[in-house]
Amino acid sequence: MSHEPIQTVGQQYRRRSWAEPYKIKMVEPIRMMSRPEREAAMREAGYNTFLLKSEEVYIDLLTDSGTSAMSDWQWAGMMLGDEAYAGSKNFYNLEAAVRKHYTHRHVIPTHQGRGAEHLLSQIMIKPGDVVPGNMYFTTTRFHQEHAGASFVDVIIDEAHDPAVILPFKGNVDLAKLERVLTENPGKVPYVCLAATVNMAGGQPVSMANARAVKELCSRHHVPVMCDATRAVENAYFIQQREDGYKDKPVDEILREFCSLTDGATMSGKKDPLVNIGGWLSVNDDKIAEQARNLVVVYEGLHTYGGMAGRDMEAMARGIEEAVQDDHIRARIGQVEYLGELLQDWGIPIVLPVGGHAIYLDARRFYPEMPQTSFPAQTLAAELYLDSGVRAMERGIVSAGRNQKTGDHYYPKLEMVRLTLPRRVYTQAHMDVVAESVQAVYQNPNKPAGMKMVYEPEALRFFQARFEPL
Ligand code: PLI
Repeated sequence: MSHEPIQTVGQQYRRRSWAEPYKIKMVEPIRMMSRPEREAAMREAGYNTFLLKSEEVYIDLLTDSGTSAMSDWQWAGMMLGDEAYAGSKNFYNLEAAVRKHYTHRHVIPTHQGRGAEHLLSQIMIKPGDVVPGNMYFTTTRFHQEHAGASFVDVIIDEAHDPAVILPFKGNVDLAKLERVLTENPGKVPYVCLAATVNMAGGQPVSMANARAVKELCSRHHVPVMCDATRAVENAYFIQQREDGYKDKPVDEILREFCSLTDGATMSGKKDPLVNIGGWLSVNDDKIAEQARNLVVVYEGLHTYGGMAGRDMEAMARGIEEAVQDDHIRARIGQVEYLGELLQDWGIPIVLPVGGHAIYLDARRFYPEMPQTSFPAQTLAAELYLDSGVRAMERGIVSAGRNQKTGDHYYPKLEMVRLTLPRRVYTQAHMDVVAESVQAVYQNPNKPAGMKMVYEPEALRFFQARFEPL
């Protein structure tokens, strides 16, 4: 993987590399199709990488969600699934793991993160409310708006500039947040604090910023709800970048961070190393009671929330593995390895490199292309055509439309995300990906862009269809 700078020892060059803290016990074959086959597949998929069949993909960097490889200890846990309808022992193991590492007292399991967002939004939001957050996430904002709230972005301005290098580019702008709290008394049900910030490029929030957000919100009697989906990755960045944390283990940093929040929505499909699952965790007894009432309607009983017992066991064990320092260092180390290759070759990416993905700056791949011709959608298609690597659009298509005016949201960031599944691909896969990105970047025949020929009403990026201009 990555290595320390080369040292000269006498006449010899020596380097000391480090490698993933695991070895591979089972493999899943993949194959690359020919260019004409990929062209046919892309046409069939409406130039939307979400609509490709997985078998048509060579290296799948669509998402890190639900795509992790589980360990032998997790698979062993699957065999210990207690599939009782009520009170499965695996739920209590999950509850104990969440309480231990994420600190909140009440744990309501859900089938995945958006299930928890749905419950939280329905319980806490009244029509006309305002929910501030450090940049939006697609499903999170959808559920907030669906419950009648408006989302207000309170992330620091620098987060919208792909070239600005800051250690904590996911931080909340406290002045922006204070303005929203002061101007909307009684109308802010909670502040949504995402750690890390996916749509900003996987950028972290500092402990100092989380503490300041908590203090500000406490003065206004507003709770802080964390999107803890990648909070372990956030804790690793705090360890690496924030004064006073370099000797603290990641699990301790995670606990300190979560203790500055009043609850969390969680997609277990990311940090916790499982293929399905999530939870809502809160400290407040009343909110917990309402969540237990609602979860039975939408997800399942409050001791399984849409998961099988075996899934809950795998997630309880996945949490324990996710907070290990050597795991998280290798996980983010792989992202950094890919990022360093691309930077060395002058490819425009979002800096600094975030926790779960490399974000290509599509505007700088295609500087002439207007945003309404979907540069990032086009770039994701080009990458697939070049090498069978599947990436994801994170630009104007993902941003969707303003539900009131019907116009597109025009995000400053127009990006393609190369998202790394946890414990799945090797350094050689990363080399293949980097070389394909370089080939697309240097291709002198620039595409003209796309037009959208089918647009679904909600979360359009999943199922929209396009044609090349
Ligand atoms: O996909 P879910 O429903 O388990 O989780 C929704 C969700 C919530 N918050 C954040 C920060 C996410 O990244 C997230 C899901 N992310 C996906 C699917 C992704 O590809 O990034």
